[in-house]
Amino acid sequence: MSVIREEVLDKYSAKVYKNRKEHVITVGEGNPDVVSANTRAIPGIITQRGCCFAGCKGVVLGPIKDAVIIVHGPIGCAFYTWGTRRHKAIADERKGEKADSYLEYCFSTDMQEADIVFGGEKKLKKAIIEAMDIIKPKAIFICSTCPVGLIGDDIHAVAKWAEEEYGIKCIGFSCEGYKGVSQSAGHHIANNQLIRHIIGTGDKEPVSKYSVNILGEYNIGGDGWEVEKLLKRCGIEVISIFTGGSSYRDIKNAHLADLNLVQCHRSINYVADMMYDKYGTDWLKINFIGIESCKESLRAIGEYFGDIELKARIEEVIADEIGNIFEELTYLKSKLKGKTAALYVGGSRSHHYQLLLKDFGIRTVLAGYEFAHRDDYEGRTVIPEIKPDADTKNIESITVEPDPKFYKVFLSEEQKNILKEKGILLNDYPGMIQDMDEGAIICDDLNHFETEEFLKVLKPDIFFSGIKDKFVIQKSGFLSRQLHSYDYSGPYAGFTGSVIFGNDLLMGLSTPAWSYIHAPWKSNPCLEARLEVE
Ligand code: CFM
Ligand code: HCA
Repeated sequence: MSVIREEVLDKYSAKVYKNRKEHVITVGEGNPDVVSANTRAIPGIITQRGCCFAGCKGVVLGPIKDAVIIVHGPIGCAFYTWGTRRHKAIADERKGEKADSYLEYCFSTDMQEADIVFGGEKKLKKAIIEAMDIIKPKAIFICSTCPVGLIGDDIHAVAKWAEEEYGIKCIGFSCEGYKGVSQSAGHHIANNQLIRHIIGTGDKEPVSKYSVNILGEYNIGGDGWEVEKLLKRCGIEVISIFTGGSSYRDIKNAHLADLNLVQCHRSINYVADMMYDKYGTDWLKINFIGIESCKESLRAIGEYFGDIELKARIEEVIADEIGNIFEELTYLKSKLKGKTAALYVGGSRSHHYQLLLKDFGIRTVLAGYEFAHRDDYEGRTVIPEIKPDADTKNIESITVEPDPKFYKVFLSEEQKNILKEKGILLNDYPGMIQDMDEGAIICDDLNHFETEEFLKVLKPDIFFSGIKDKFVIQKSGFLSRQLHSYDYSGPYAGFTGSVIFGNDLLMGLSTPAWSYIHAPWKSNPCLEARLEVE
Protein backbone atom coordinates (compact mmCIF):
# COMPACT_ATOMS: atom_id res chain seq x y z
CA MET A 1 0.00 0.00 0.00
CA SER A 2 1.47 3.28 -1.06
CA VAL A 3 2.25 5.61 1.81
CA ILE A 4 1.96 8.72 -0.37
CA ARG A 5 -1.42 7.75 -1.70
CA GLU A 6 -2.72 7.08 1.78
CA GLU A 7 -1.37 10.39 3.04
CA VAL A 8 -3.38 12.24 0.40
CA LEU A 9 -6.60 10.21 0.57
CA ASP A 10 -6.55 9.93 4.34
CA LYS A 11 -8.66 13.05 4.89
CA TYR A 12 -11.67 11.73 2.97
CA SER A 13 -14.78 10.23 4.50
CA ALA A 14 -15.02 6.44 4.22
CA LYS A 15 -17.41 6.65 1.26
CA VAL A 16 -15.29 9.09 -0.74
CA TYR A 17 -12.11 7.18 0.14
CA LYS A 18 -13.63 3.96 -1.18
CA ASN A 19 -14.37 5.65 -4.50
CA ARG A 20 -11.12 7.60 -4.91
CA LYS A 21 -8.74 4.78 -3.98
CA GLU A 22 -9.78 2.97 -7.18
CA HIS A 23 -8.63 6.00 -9.20
CA VAL A 24 -5.22 6.44 -7.59
CA ILE A 25 -2.50 3.81 -7.96
CA THR A 26 1.20 3.54 -7.36
CA VAL A 27 2.93 2.08 -10.41
CA GLY A 28 4.29 -1.38 -9.70
CA GLU A 29 2.29 -1.91 -6.55
CA GLY A 30 -0.99 -2.87 -8.14
CA ASN A 31 -1.39 -6.42 -9.27
CA PRO A 32 -2.63 -6.09 -11.92
CA ASP A 33 -2.09 -2.38 -12.61
CA VAL A 34 -5.70 -1.38 -13.10
CA VAL A 35 -7.09 2.15 -12.81
CA SER A 36 -10.75 2.96 -12.47
CA ALA A 37 -11.51 5.55 -15.17
CA ASN A 38 -14.31 7.16 -17.17
CA THR A 39 -16.73 7.04 -14.24
CA ARG A 40 -18.86 9.82 -12.74
CA ALA A 41 -17.04 12.41 -10.63
CA ILE A 42 -18.22 12.60 -7.02
CA PRO A 43 -20.80 15.41 -6.62
CA GLY A 44 -19.33 18.29 -4.61
CA ILE A 45 -15.71 17.52 -5.50
CA ILE A 46 -13.97 20.22 -7.56
CA THR A 47 -13.12 18.12 -10.60
CA GLN A 48 -11.13 19.65 -13.50
CA ARG A 49 -13.27 17.90 -16.10
CA GLY A 50 -15.35 19.54 -18.80
CA CYS A 51 -18.62 18.51 -20.42
CA CYS A 52 -19.87 16.68 -23.50
CA PHE A 53 -20.45 19.97 -25.38
CA ALA A 54 -16.82 20.97 -24.73
CA GLY A 55 -15.61 17.65 -26.18
CA CYS A 56 -17.79 17.89 -29.30
CA LYS A 57 -17.94 21.58 -30.19
CA GLY A 58 -14.81 22.78 -28.43
CA VAL A 59 -12.39 19.97 -29.16
CA VAL A 60 -13.25 17.94 -32.25
CA LEU A 61 -15.40 20.28 -34.37
CA GLY A 62 -14.04 23.64 -33.20
CA PRO A 63 -10.85 23.59 -35.30
CA ILE A 64 -12.65 22.93 -38.64
CA LYS A 65 -12.08 26.39 -40.02
CA ASP A 66 -14.54 26.67 -42.91
CA ALA A 67 -17.62 25.38 -41.07
CA VAL A 68 -19.93 27.81 -39.31
CA ILE A 69 -20.65 26.21 -35.94
CA ILE A 70 -23.88 27.50 -34.45
CA VAL A 71 -24.17 26.92 -30.72
CA HIS A 72 -27.85 26.37 -30.08
CA GLY A 73 -28.50 27.41 -26.50
CA PRO A 74 -28.11 30.32 -24.08
CA ILE A 75 -25.04 32.45 -24.82
CA GLY A 76 -22.74 31.30 -21.99
CA CYS A 77 -21.50 28.06 -23.56
CA ALA A 78 -20.87 29.77 -26.91
CA PHE A 79 -18.93 32.52 -25.20
CA TYR A 80 -16.83 30.06 -23.20
CA THR A 81 -15.76 28.15 -26.31
CA TRP A 82 -14.93 31.35 -28.21
CA GLY A 83 -11.19 31.43 -28.77
CA THR A 84 -10.26 29.65 -25.53
CA ARG A 85 -8.57 26.65 -27.14
CA ARG A 86 -5.46 27.46 -29.16
CA HIS A 87 -6.22 25.50 -32.34
CA LYS A 88 -4.56 27.64 -34.97
CA ALA A 89 -5.73 27.94 -38.57
CA ILE A 90 -5.31 30.13 -41.62
CA ALA A 91 -7.77 30.65 -44.43
CA ASP A 92 -6.31 29.22 -47.62
CA GLU A 93 -7.01 28.83 -51.27
CA ARG A 94 -5.96 25.86 -53.33
CA LYS A 95 -6.67 25.53 -57.04
CA GLY A 96 -9.29 28.23 -56.87
CA GLU A 97 -11.14 26.49 -54.04
CA LYS A 98 -11.35 28.57 -50.90
CA ALA A 99 -11.39 27.42 -47.31
CA ASP A 100 -12.21 30.51 -45.32
CA SER A 101 -11.61 30.56 -41.60
CA TYR A 102 -14.41 31.49 -39.23
CA LEU A 103 -12.54 30.49 -36.09
CA GLU A 104 -12.38 34.02 -34.77
CA TYR A 105 -16.19 34.30 -34.78
CA CYS A 106 -18.72 33.07 -32.26
CA PHE A 107 -22.14 31.99 -33.59
CA SER A 108 -25.03 31.31 -31.24
CA THR A 109 -28.83 31.40 -31.14
CA ASP A 110 -28.57 33.10 -27.74
CA MET A 111 -31.75 31.42 -26.45
CA GLN A 112 -33.83 33.39 -23.99
CA GLU A 113 -36.49 32.36 -21.51
CA ALA A 114 -39.28 32.59 -24.12
CA ASP A 115 -37.36 30.22 -26.45
CA ILE A 116 -36.98 27.71 -23.64
CA VAL A 117 -40.72 27.88 -22.93
CA PHE A 118 -42.02 27.93 -26.53
CA GLY A 119 -39.17 26.09 -28.28
CA GLY A 120 -36.07 27.38 -30.08
CA GLU A 121 -36.31 25.79 -33.53
CA LYS A 122 -37.61 28.98 -35.20
CA LYS A 123 -34.71 30.94 -33.77
CA LEU A 124 -32.28 28.31 -35.02
CA LYS A 125 -33.71 28.53 -38.55
CA LYS A 126 -33.38 32.29 -38.38
CA ALA A 127 -29.73 31.94 -37.37
CA ILE A 128 -29.08 29.67 -40.35
CA ILE A 129 -30.79 32.10 -42.74
CA GLU A 130 -28.64 34.90 -41.32
CA ALA A 131 -25.45 32.84 -41.71
CA MET A 132 -26.35 32.07 -45.32
CA ASP A 133 -27.12 35.74 -46.04
CA ILE A 134 -23.91 37.06 -44.56
CA ILE A 135 -21.33 34.28 -44.90
CA LYS A 136 -22.57 31.57 -47.27
CA PRO A 137 -20.47 28.73 -45.78
CA LYS A 138 -20.28 25.31 -47.42
CA ALA A 139 -21.00 23.64 -44.11
CA ILE A 140 -22.99 24.52 -41.00
CA PHE A 141 -22.80 22.51 -37.79
CA ILE A 142 -25.43 22.89 -35.07
CA CYS A 143 -24.30 22.03 -31.55
CA SER A 144 -26.86 21.71 -28.77
CA THR A 145 -26.24 22.78 -25.20
CA CYS A 146 -28.03 21.42 -22.12
CA PRO A 147 -31.44 23.17 -22.27
CA VAL A 148 -32.01 22.11 -25.88
CA GLY A 149 -31.99 18.44 -24.89
CA LEU A 150 -34.32 19.16 -22.01
CA ILE A 151 -36.95 20.98 -24.09
CA GLY A 152 -36.55 18.63 -27.08
CA ASP A 153 -35.82 20.96 -30.04
CA ASP A 154 -35.27 18.78 -33.12
CA ILE A 155 -31.99 20.19 -34.42
CA HIS A 156 -31.65 17.32 -36.90
CA ALA A 157 -34.93 18.24 -38.60
CA VAL A 158 -33.73 21.84 -38.86
CA ALA A 159 -30.41 20.62 -40.33
CA LYS A 160 -32.31 18.59 -42.94
CA TRP A 161 -34.40 21.65 -43.80
CA ALA A 162 -31.24 23.75 -44.27
CA GLU A 163 -29.64 21.15 -46.55
CA GLU A 164 -32.72 21.09 -48.79
CA GLU A 165 -33.18 24.86 -48.72
CA TYR A 166 -29.57 25.82 -49.46
CA GLY A 167 -27.89 22.71 -50.90
CA ILE A 168 -25.14 22.93 -48.28
CA LYS A 169 -23.96 20.41 -45.70
CA CYS A 170 -25.74 21.00 -42.41
CA ILE A 171 -25.28 18.58 -39.53
CA GLY A 172 -26.84 18.47 -36.07
CA PHE A 173 -24.77 17.40 -33.07
CA SER A 174 -26.83 16.45 -30.01
CA CYS A 175 -23.96 17.12 -27.65
CA GLU A 176 -25.81 18.53 -24.64
CA GLY A 177 -23.30 19.09 -21.86
CA TYR A 178 -24.89 16.75 -19.36
CA LYS A 179 -24.41 13.65 -21.54
CA GLY A 180 -21.82 11.15 -20.33
CA VAL A 181 -19.36 11.86 -17.54
CA SER A 182 -16.90 14.22 -19.25
CA GLN A 183 -15.70 15.67 -22.57
CA SER A 184 -15.20 12.13 -23.79
CA ALA A 185 -18.86 11.55 -24.73
CA GLY A 186 -18.67 14.65 -26.95
CA HIS A 187 -15.68 13.30 -28.88
CA HIS A 188 -17.66 10.19 -29.70
CA ILE A 189 -20.74 12.14 -30.88
CA ALA A 190 -18.58 14.36 -33.12
CA ASN A 191 -16.71 11.36 -34.56
CA ASN A 192 -19.95 9.50 -35.37
CA GLN A 193 -21.37 12.43 -37.33
CA LEU A 194 -18.11 13.07 -39.21
CA ILE A 195 -18.06 9.50 -40.49
CA ARG A 196 -21.79 9.47 -41.21
CA HIS A 197 -21.99 12.78 -43.07
CA ILE A 198 -18.59 14.03 -44.27
CA ILE A 199 -15.82 11.45 -44.66
CA GLY A 200 -16.27 9.71 -48.01
CA THR A 201 -18.16 12.52 -49.75
CA GLY A 202 -15.13 13.92 -51.61
CA ASP A 203 -13.35 12.59 -54.69
CA LYS A 204 -10.01 14.38 -54.73
CA GLU A 205 -7.42 11.61 -55.19
CA PRO A 206 -3.99 11.92 -53.53
CA VAL A 207 -1.21 12.97 -55.89
CA SER A 208 1.73 11.35 -54.06
CA LYS A 209 2.69 7.69 -53.79
CA TYR A 210 2.10 7.72 -50.03
CA SER A 211 -0.71 9.57 -48.34
CA VAL A 212 -1.99 9.78 -44.79
CA ASN A 213 -4.54 11.49 -42.54
CA ILE A 214 -3.38 12.72 -39.15
CA LEU A 215 -6.03 11.88 -36.58
CA GLY A 216 -6.21 13.45 -33.14
CA GLU A 217 -3.97 16.43 -33.97
CA TYR A 218 -5.63 19.77 -33.18
CA ASN A 219 -2.87 22.20 -34.14
CA ILE A 220 -2.55 23.67 -30.67
CA GLY A 221 0.18 26.31 -30.90
CA GLY A 222 0.87 25.13 -34.47
CA ASP A 223 1.75 21.49 -33.62
CA GLY A 224 -0.17 20.13 -36.62
CA TRP A 225 1.74 22.38 -39.01
CA GLU A 226 5.01 21.11 -37.55
CA VAL A 227 4.00 17.45 -38.04
CA GLU A 228 2.69 18.10 -41.55
CA LYS A 229 5.99 19.79 -42.44
CA LEU A 230 7.95 16.75 -41.21
CA LEU A 231 5.83 14.28 -43.16
CA LYS A 232 6.04 16.41 -46.30
CA ARG A 233 9.83 16.48 -45.98
CA CYS A 234 9.72 12.67 -46.05
CA GLY A 235 7.60 12.73 -49.20
CA ILE A 236 4.32 11.80 -47.52
CA GLU A 237 1.17 13.65 -48.54
CA VAL A 238 -1.23 14.74 -45.80
CA ILE A 239 -4.81 14.50 -47.06
CA SER A 240 -6.57 15.80 -43.96
CA ILE A 241 -5.96 16.52 -40.31
CA PHE A 242 -8.60 15.70 -37.70
CA THR A 243 -9.15 18.44 -37.09
CA GLY A 244 -6.40 21.00 -36.38
CA GLY A 245 -6.25 23.75 -38.99
CA SER A 246 -8.37 21.57 -41.24
CA SER A 247 -11.27 22.27 -43.51
CA TYR A 248 -14.55 20.58 -44.34
CA ARG A 249 -13.22 20.38 -47.92
CA ASP A 250 -10.23 18.20 -46.88
CA ILE A 251 -12.08 15.95 -44.42
CA LYS A 252 -14.44 14.88 -47.24
CA ASN A 253 -11.45 13.20 -48.96
CA ALA A 254 -10.05 11.42 -45.89
CA HIS A 255 -11.17 7.98 -47.12
CA LEU A 256 -8.81 8.30 -50.11
CA ALA A 257 -5.65 8.31 -47.95
CA ASP A 258 -3.55 5.14 -47.64
CA LEU A 259 -3.15 5.23 -43.89
CA ASN A 260 -4.47 6.93 -40.75
CA LEU A 261 -1.93 8.14 -38.19
CA VAL A 262 -3.41 8.48 -34.71
CA GLN A 263 -1.81 11.09 -32.42
CA CYS A 264 -4.47 11.55 -29.71
CA HIS A 265 -6.07 8.15 -29.43
CA ARG A 266 -8.60 9.20 -26.80
CA SER A 267 -10.48 11.78 -28.83
CA ILE A 268 -10.53 10.11 -32.23
CA ASN A 269 -10.03 6.33 -32.00
CA TYR A 270 -13.66 5.97 -33.07
CA VAL A 271 -12.93 7.51 -36.50
CA ALA A 272 -9.88 5.25 -36.92
CA ASP A 273 -11.91 2.14 -36.10
CA MET A 274 -14.91 3.18 -38.21
CA MET A 275 -12.73 4.05 -41.22
CA TYR A 276 -11.12 0.63 -40.97
CA ASP A 277 -14.55 -1.02 -40.93
CA LYS A 278 -16.00 1.13 -43.72
CA TYR A 279 -13.04 1.70 -46.04
CA GLY A 280 -10.41 -0.79 -44.86
CA THR A 281 -8.00 2.06 -44.00
CA ASP A 282 -5.29 0.79 -41.65
CA TRP A 283 -4.24 2.98 -38.75
CA LEU A 284 -1.04 3.37 -36.80
CA LYS A 285 -0.66 4.81 -33.32
CA ILE A 286 2.12 7.38 -33.58
CA ASN A 287 3.33 10.21 -31.35
CA PHE A 288 5.08 13.35 -32.52
CA ILE A 289 5.68 14.73 -29.02
CA GLY A 290 9.25 13.94 -27.96
CA ILE A 291 12.46 13.42 -29.88
CA GLU A 292 12.70 9.65 -29.53
CA SER A 293 8.96 9.38 -30.17
CA CYS A 294 9.26 11.37 -33.42
CA LYS A 295 12.05 9.10 -34.62
CA GLU A 296 10.10 5.96 -33.75
CA SER A 297 6.92 7.26 -35.36
CA LEU A 298 8.57 8.23 -38.63
CA ARG A 299 10.33 4.87 -38.78
CA ALA A 300 7.05 3.03 -38.08
CA ILE A 301 5.46 4.83 -41.02
CA GLY A 302 8.42 3.82 -43.22
CA GLU A 303 8.04 0.20 -42.06
CA TYR A 304 4.33 0.28 -42.81
CA PHE A 305 4.84 1.34 -46.42
CA GLY A 306 7.93 -0.88 -46.65
CA ASP A 307 9.59 1.16 -49.41
CA ILE A 308 13.40 1.27 -49.25
CA GLU A 309 13.58 4.74 -50.82
CA LEU A 310 11.02 6.13 -48.39
CA LYS A 311 12.88 4.59 -45.45
CA ALA A 312 16.16 6.13 -46.62
CA ARG A 313 14.49 9.54 -47.01
CA ILE A 314 13.07 9.25 -43.49
CA GLU A 315 16.54 8.52 -42.09
CA GLU A 316 17.92 11.56 -43.92
CA VAL A 317 15.19 13.78 -42.49
CA ILE A 318 15.76 12.45 -38.95
CA ALA A 319 19.52 13.03 -39.21
CA ASP A 320 18.99 16.55 -40.53
CA GLU A 321 16.41 17.49 -37.89
CA ILE A 322 18.61 16.15 -35.07
CA GLY A 323 21.62 17.95 -36.55
CA ASN A 324 19.70 21.23 -36.44
CA ILE A 325 18.80 20.98 -32.76
CA PHE A 326 21.78 19.04 -31.41
CA GLU A 327 23.69 21.87 -29.77
CA GLU A 328 20.66 23.44 -28.11
CA LEU A 329 19.39 20.05 -27.01
CA THR A 330 22.70 19.16 -25.36
CA TYR A 331 22.67 22.46 -23.46
CA LEU A 332 19.03 22.05 -22.35
CA LYS A 333 19.64 18.47 -21.22
CA SER A 334 22.56 19.58 -19.08
CA LYS A 335 20.30 22.13 -17.35
CA LEU A 336 17.10 20.11 -17.00
CA LYS A 337 18.42 16.65 -16.12
CA GLY A 338 17.31 15.37 -12.73
CA LYS A 339 14.23 17.60 -12.34
CA THR A 340 10.88 16.09 -11.43
CA ALA A 341 7.46 16.70 -12.95
CA ALA A 342 3.76 16.13 -12.39
CA LEU A 343 1.32 16.09 -15.30
CA TYR A 344 -2.43 16.35 -15.32
CA VAL A 345 -4.21 16.88 -18.64
CA GLY A 346 -7.16 15.50 -20.63
CA GLY A 347 -6.74 12.09 -22.17
CA SER A 348 -3.41 11.69 -23.98
CA ARG A 349 -0.87 14.42 -23.28
CA SER A 350 0.06 13.24 -19.78
CA HIS A 351 1.52 10.17 -21.48
CA HIS A 352 3.04 11.79 -24.59
CA TYR A 353 4.74 14.61 -22.67
CA GLN A 354 6.36 12.20 -20.23
CA LEU A 355 8.28 10.82 -23.19
CA LEU A 356 9.48 14.31 -24.15
CA LEU A 357 10.44 14.97 -20.52
CA LYS A 358 12.46 11.75 -20.54
CA ASP A 359 14.41 13.12 -23.53
CA PHE A 360 15.62 15.88 -21.18
CA GLY A 361 16.21 13.54 -18.24
CA ILE A 362 13.17 14.80 -16.29
CA ARG A 363 11.43 12.20 -14.11
CA THR A 364 7.66 12.03 -13.72
CA VAL A 365 6.43 11.51 -10.17
CA LEU A 366 2.68 11.98 -10.73
CA ALA A 367 0.51 11.75 -13.83
CA GLY A 368 -3.19 11.64 -14.46
CA TYR A 369 -6.00 12.20 -16.88
CA GLU A 370 -9.28 14.08 -16.67
CA PHE A 371 -11.35 11.75 -18.82
CA ALA A 372 -9.17 8.96 -20.22
CA HIS A 373 -10.55 5.44 -20.49
CA ARG A 374 -8.81 2.38 -19.14
CA ASP A 375 -7.04 1.63 -22.42
CA ASP A 376 -5.27 5.00 -22.24
CA TYR A 377 -3.77 3.94 -18.92
CA GLU A 378 -3.36 0.23 -19.51
CA GLY A 379 -2.55 0.07 -23.22
CA ARG A 380 -4.26 -1.64 -26.07
CA THR A 381 -3.34 -4.28 -28.59
CA VAL A 382 -5.51 -3.71 -31.58
CA ILE A 383 -6.15 -6.39 -34.07
CA PRO A 384 -8.54 -4.60 -36.40
CA GLU A 385 -10.80 -7.62 -36.74
CA ILE A 386 -11.21 -7.90 -33.00
CA LYS A 387 -12.88 -5.29 -30.86
CA PRO A 388 -11.24 -4.93 -27.44
CA ASP A 389 -14.38 -5.95 -25.61
CA ALA A 390 -15.00 -8.97 -27.82
CA ASP A 391 -15.37 -12.51 -26.59
CA THR A 392 -12.75 -15.09 -27.41
CA LYS A 393 -12.19 -15.03 -31.16
CA ASN A 394 -10.45 -17.29 -33.54
CA ILE A 395 -8.42 -15.36 -36.04
CA GLU A 396 -6.23 -17.04 -38.61
CA SER A 397 -6.16 -20.12 -36.36
CA ILE A 398 -4.95 -18.10 -33.36
CA THR A 399 -7.23 -18.06 -30.36
CA VAL A 400 -7.32 -14.56 -28.91
CA GLU A 401 -8.69 -14.21 -25.43
CA PRO A 402 -9.31 -10.71 -24.14
CA ASP A 403 -8.46 -10.65 -20.44
CA PRO A 404 -11.50 -9.34 -18.54
CA LYS A 405 -9.21 -7.74 -15.94
CA PHE A 406 -7.61 -5.60 -18.64
CA TYR A 407 -8.81 -3.62 -21.58
CA LYS A 408 -6.05 -5.22 -23.54
CA VAL A 409 -5.83 -8.30 -25.70
CA PHE A 410 -2.63 -10.15 -24.81
CA LEU A 411 -0.69 -12.01 -27.45
CA SER A 412 2.54 -13.92 -27.14
CA GLU A 413 5.47 -12.85 -29.33
CA GLU A 414 4.92 -16.01 -31.35
CA GLN A 415 1.26 -15.18 -31.96
CA LYS A 416 2.17 -11.63 -32.94
CA ASN A 417 4.73 -12.90 -35.44
CA ILE A 418 2.24 -15.27 -37.03
CA LEU A 419 -0.29 -12.47 -37.46
CA LYS A 420 2.35 -10.14 -38.90
CA GLU A 421 3.49 -12.81 -41.35
CA LYS A 422 -0.10 -13.09 -42.53
CA GLY A 423 -0.07 -9.36 -43.23
CA ILE A 424 -2.37 -8.45 -40.35
CA LEU A 425 -1.43 -5.06 -38.89
CA LEU A 426 -1.03 -5.08 -35.15
CA ASN A 427 -1.24 -1.88 -33.18
CA ASP A 428 0.39 -2.94 -29.99
CA TYR A 429 0.96 0.21 -28.01
CA PRO A 430 1.57 0.77 -24.36
CA GLY A 431 -0.65 2.72 -22.02
CA MET A 432 0.71 5.36 -19.69
CA ILE A 433 1.35 2.84 -16.91
CA GLN A 434 3.83 0.81 -18.94
CA ASP A 435 5.92 3.90 -19.66
CA MET A 436 6.13 5.07 -16.03
CA ASP A 437 8.71 4.27 -13.37
CA GLU A 438 7.89 2.05 -10.44
CA GLY A 439 6.73 4.06 -7.46
CA ALA A 440 5.29 6.94 -9.53
CA ILE A 441 1.66 7.83 -8.87
CA ILE A 442 -1.21 7.74 -11.31
CA CYS A 443 -4.33 9.69 -10.43
CA ASP A 444 -7.48 9.61 -12.52
CA ASP A 445 -9.86 12.62 -12.33
CA LEU A 446 -7.55 14.51 -9.99
CA ASN A 447 -9.39 17.24 -8.08
CA HIS A 448 -8.35 20.54 -6.53
CA PHE A 449 -7.97 19.13 -3.04
CA GLU A 450 -5.74 16.26 -4.21
CA THR A 451 -3.67 18.65 -6.36
CA GLU A 452 -2.78 20.71 -3.31
CA GLU A 453 -2.09 17.63 -1.19
CA PHE A 454 0.13 15.97 -3.82
CA LEU A 455 2.07 19.22 -4.23
CA LYS A 456 2.85 19.23 -0.52
CA VAL A 457 3.99 15.62 -0.48
CA LEU A 458 5.75 15.21 -3.82
CA LYS A 459 7.14 18.76 -4.31
CA PRO A 460 7.70 18.41 -8.08
CA ASP A 461 9.88 21.02 -9.84
CA ILE A 462 7.16 21.55 -12.46
CA PHE A 463 3.44 20.88 -12.51
CA PHE A 464 1.90 20.66 -16.00
CA SER A 465 -1.87 21.13 -16.17
CA GLY A 466 -4.55 23.63 -17.23
CA ILE A 467 -6.03 27.01 -16.48
CA LYS A 468 -8.34 25.75 -13.73
CA ASP A 469 -5.54 24.83 -11.38
CA LYS A 470 -2.64 26.90 -12.73
CA PHE A 471 -2.93 29.65 -10.16
CA VAL A 472 -3.39 27.29 -7.22
CA ILE A 473 -0.08 25.72 -8.23
CA GLN A 474 1.72 29.02 -8.77
CA LYS A 475 0.49 30.48 -5.51
CA SER A 476 1.79 27.38 -3.76
CA GLY A 477 5.25 28.33 -5.07
CA PHE A 478 5.60 25.77 -7.86
CA LEU A 479 6.28 26.31 -11.56
CA SER A 480 3.11 25.75 -13.56
CA ARG A 481 3.14 25.18 -17.30
CA GLN A 482 -0.10 24.73 -19.20
CA LEU A 483 -0.09 21.66 -21.39
CA HIS A 484 -3.43 22.55 -23.00
CA SER A 485 -2.59 26.04 -24.28
CA TYR A 486 1.21 25.88 -23.88
CA ASP A 487 0.86 29.21 -22.05
CA TYR A 488 0.60 30.81 -25.50
CA SER A 489 3.94 29.35 -26.67
CA GLY A 490 4.59 26.42 -29.01
CA PRO A 491 4.69 24.52 -31.25
CA TYR A 492 5.94 21.71 -29.02
CA ALA A 493 5.58 18.87 -31.55
CA GLY A 494 8.38 17.56 -33.74
CA PHE A 495 12.12 18.05 -33.31
CA THR A 496 12.17 21.85 -33.31
CA GLY A 497 9.09 21.91 -31.06
CA SER A 498 11.00 19.85 -28.48
CA VAL A 499 13.65 22.53 -28.01
CA ILE A 500 11.04 25.28 -27.81
CA PHE A 501 9.46 23.24 -24.99
CA GLY A 502 12.83 22.74 -23.28
CA ASN A 503 13.60 26.46 -23.47
CA ASP A 504 10.21 27.37 -21.98
CA LEU A 505 10.86 25.00 -19.06
CA LEU A 506 14.30 26.35 -18.45
CA MET A 507 13.00 29.93 -18.46
CA GLY A 508 10.28 28.99 -15.98
CA LEU A 509 12.64 27.15 -13.67
CA SER A 510 15.29 29.87 -13.78
CA THR A 511 13.05 32.77 -12.78
CA PRO A 512 13.66 33.92 -9.21
CA ALA A 513 9.89 34.55 -8.80
CA TRP A 514 9.28 31.30 -6.96
CA SER A 515 11.40 32.34 -4.01
CA TYR A 516 9.23 35.48 -3.56
CA ILE A 517 6.06 33.46 -3.13
CA HIS A 518 6.15 33.16 0.58
CA ALA A 519 3.21 34.23 2.71
CA PRO A 520 4.31 37.18 4.90
CA TRP A 521 2.67 35.69 8.01
CA LYS A 522 4.98 32.66 7.68
CA SER A 523 7.98 34.80 8.75
CA ASN A 524 6.36 37.77 10.60
CA PRO A 525 3.18 37.84 12.65
CA CYS A 526 0.75 40.14 10.83
CA LEU A 527 -2.18 40.16 13.21
CA GLU A 528 -2.03 41.00 16.84
CA ALA A 529 -4.77 40.46 19.38
CA ARG A 530 -5.01 41.08 23.06
CA LEU A 531 -7.06 38.93 25.30
CA GLU A 532 -8.56 40.90 28.11
CA VAL A 533 -9.76 38.94 31.06
CA GLU A 534 -12.01 40.74 33.52
FE1 CFM B 1 -6.62 14.63 -27.07
FE2 CFM B 1 -6.22 17.10 -27.16
FE3 CFM B 1 -5.80 15.60 -24.99
FE4 CFM B 1 -8.34 15.96 -25.83
FE5 CFM B 1 -8.62 18.28 -24.42
FE6 CFM B 1 -6.56 19.46 -25.81
FE7 CFM B 1 -6.10 17.94 -23.64
MO1 CFM B 1 -7.22 20.25 -23.44
S1 CFM B 1 -7.99 16.13 -27.85
S2 CFM B 1 -7.37 14.24 -25.07
S3 CFM B 1 -10.17 16.88 -25.03
S4 CFM B 1 -4.74 15.68 -26.77
S5 CFM B 1 -8.49 20.12 -25.36
S6 CFM B 1 -5.77 19.12 -27.82
S7 CFM B 1 -5.22 19.76 -24.26
S8 CFM B 1 -7.83 18.26 -22.51
S9 CFM B 1 -4.81 16.10 -23.19
C1 HCA C 1 -11.77 21.69 -22.66
C2 HCA C 1 -10.70 22.44 -23.44
C3 HCA C 1 -9.38 22.47 -22.74
C4 HCA C 1 -9.41 23.34 -21.50
C5 HCA C 1 -8.07 23.78 -21.04
C6 HCA C 1 -7.83 24.05 -19.60
C7 HCA C 1 -8.32 23.04 -23.73
O1 HCA C 1 -11.49 20.69 -22.00
O2 HCA C 1 -12.91 22.11 -22.75
O3 HCA C 1 -8.55 23.60 -18.72
O4 HCA C 1 -6.84 24.71 -19.35
O5 HCA C 1 -7.33 22.41 -23.97
O6 HCA C 1 -8.55 24.14 -24.26
O7 HCA C 1 -8.98 21.18 -22.39
